[in-house]
Amino acid sequence: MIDCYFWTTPNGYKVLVFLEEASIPYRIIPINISKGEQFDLKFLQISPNNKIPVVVDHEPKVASGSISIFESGAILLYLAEKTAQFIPTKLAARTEVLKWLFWQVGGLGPMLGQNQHFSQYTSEKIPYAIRRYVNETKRLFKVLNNKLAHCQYICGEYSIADMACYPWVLKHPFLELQIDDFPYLKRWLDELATRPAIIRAYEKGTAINITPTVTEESKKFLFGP
Ligand SMILES: N[C@@H](CCC(=O)N[C@@H](CS)C(=O)NCC(=O)O)C(=O)O
Repeated sequence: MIDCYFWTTPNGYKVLVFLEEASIPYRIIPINISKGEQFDLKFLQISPNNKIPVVVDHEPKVASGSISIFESGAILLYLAEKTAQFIPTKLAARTEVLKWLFWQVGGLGPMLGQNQHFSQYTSEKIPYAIRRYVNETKRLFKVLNNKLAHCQYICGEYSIADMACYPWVLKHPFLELQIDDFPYLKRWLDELATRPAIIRAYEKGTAINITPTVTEESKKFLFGP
């Protein structure tokens, strides 16, 4: 059994999408980051960086006991290796998936997060910061759009690279850009939105929470005092 410590944010959805795609038994343990539950001492033992998602595998293949994993990229890679799904075995194809997985966790996620932060969440509007992160988002969307001009999925076959990018690209209405300017990316987004596993993942998430994560009340937990 896999425990998935989850909240309804892009990084949380990446893992739900994988678990649904792979059809492995799991249960969701909600960690309401709007209420500061990510700072509970028990949670910090498995998530020292006080963030979701975290996965605890109670039946790891190699170790006795449980394995806990934080960082969504590490989780996707672990689950892909455990189940031998959604990552190629041949070195060149596998490396291609890892390149785009690292591109997502090191670039797409953080830059889009800063975009939302400065264009929506700060009371003080800082034009330079908004311009910087909106431009960076557009640049990253263009990179992915160019990649998808030549293939159906980011790395040819559907993989953890797609699962990592999808929940972030889905945030496009809040990122101060027009998705129609990125036609190949839009085609990919629309196609993934029809995948039964992705539909189930988002249904399960919305059954847990439909309220915005960032509110005036939650800012003190999410952005510090
Ligand atoms: N690099 C991390 C980022 C995780 C992350 O930023 N999680 C957010 C939700 S999307 C969170 O838990 N925030 C709570 C906080 O910052 O206190 C990953 O990819 O897992």
